[in-house]
Amino acid sequence: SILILGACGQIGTELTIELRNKFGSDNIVASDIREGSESLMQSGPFELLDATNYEAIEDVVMHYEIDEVYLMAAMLSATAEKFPMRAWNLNMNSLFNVLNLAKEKKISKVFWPSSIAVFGPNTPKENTGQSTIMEPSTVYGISKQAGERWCEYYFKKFDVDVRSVRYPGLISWKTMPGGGTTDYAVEIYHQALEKGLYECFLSEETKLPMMYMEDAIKATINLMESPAENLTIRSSYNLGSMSFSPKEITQSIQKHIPNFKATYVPDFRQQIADSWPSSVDDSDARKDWNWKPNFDLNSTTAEMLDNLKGI
Ligand code: VAH
Repeated sequence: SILILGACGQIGTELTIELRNKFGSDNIVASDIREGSESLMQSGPFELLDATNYEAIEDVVMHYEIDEVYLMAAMLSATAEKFPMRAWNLNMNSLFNVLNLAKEKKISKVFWPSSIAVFGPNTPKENTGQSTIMEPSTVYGISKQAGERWCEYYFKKFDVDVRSVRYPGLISWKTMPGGGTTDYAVEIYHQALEKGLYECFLSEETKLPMMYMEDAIKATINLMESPAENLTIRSSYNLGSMSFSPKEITQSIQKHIPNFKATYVPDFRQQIADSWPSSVDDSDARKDWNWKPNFDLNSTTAEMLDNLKGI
């Protein structure tokens, strides 16, 4: 069965629901440092678990006979700038715990998320390559770059089957994101419906790679179900679908809510966003495991507004 660490987070919540639909609730153990939404807690086994505590994870793995772990617990880019050592500790020690469980053959497969945050200010910004200059300038990006190196090391040295994608900014309606620089792209839909006005913390022309959550979950499960021999990347796959700026997402919302107005007041997160690519080259993911996104900006906006209206 499968254990999800960080199951109550923005990705973890939807990953848990999708995996439970696919494999049956009893085979998917959700865990987090705190309890999650009503629907998540009611839909299958849950354990309160600190992802930095090796023994606690090992107990859960043995008790439920876990063979795959999705490590979705992390501190994201904006919050990590406020608490660098706590971010490094959580992001790295949780990864070592899961990689070491796999090295000890207590689990057989690991998913670990990386991010476009591994790229830095001197990385080529357009159509950023799978293997290129990367000097991340954020604590979060440094932890993701180091994490990728460790994943590849454990794969080569100990034959650990760890798989990873560099997520772009993710847009979802089921769970609010926590502490990311791309969170504006979720908040803007809520504010458009609630107030018809949104003050964006990034400048209007800040173009970033983004993805609708449904595509991100599909990519994650596709990668985990691919035959190991097809995978040529064991650090982390670039993963792309669309790129847009705050101005462009505003215009897409105005097609549905004509009077919606956004203002742009950049804060400390502008510098983080400026260090990231505008778009990525994900041809390796398309070649190795047939990656193909379904959602673009218009269909994402339609989905988000329809579902948020319903809440
Ligand atoms: C963040 N949503 O903003 C995350 C993600 C690429 C962005 O890593 O930190």
